[in-house]
Amino acid sequence: MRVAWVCVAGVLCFAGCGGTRLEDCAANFAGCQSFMDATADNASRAIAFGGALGNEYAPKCLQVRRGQSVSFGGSFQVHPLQQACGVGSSLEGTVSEGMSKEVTLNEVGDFGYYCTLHGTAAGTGMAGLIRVVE
Ligand SMILES: [Cu+2]
Repeated sequence: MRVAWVCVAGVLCFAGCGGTRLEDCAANFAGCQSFMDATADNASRAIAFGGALGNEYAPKCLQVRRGQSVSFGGSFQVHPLQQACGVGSSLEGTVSEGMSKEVTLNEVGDFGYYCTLHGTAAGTGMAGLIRVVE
């Protein structure tokens, strides 16, 4: 379940400044050890899932820069998308409708996500990881 903002003394936190922060992702979340580098300005930051891919995200392990957006494409009705762990983003709650969702990564760190029907919040099954660098 969602964990409320953890605010370090002296750091001002307010709604909308980066989404909900969850527990850090496990080092081997979704089995990701190497990442497709999508940090270049003109790189594709699209993650496809479902359909011909089956219960998979592609690319499953993606690296972006802070402030960049990733576009998830596929049926969220068949594969509801939810954050599992890690840094804040513009993804709130579970996406269970539509075919496309843009998620902006606002903090440096790991952002783990999963399909609530075919994966787990622990990163097994249909899950993926976005590594956000400065
Ligand atoms: Cu799924």
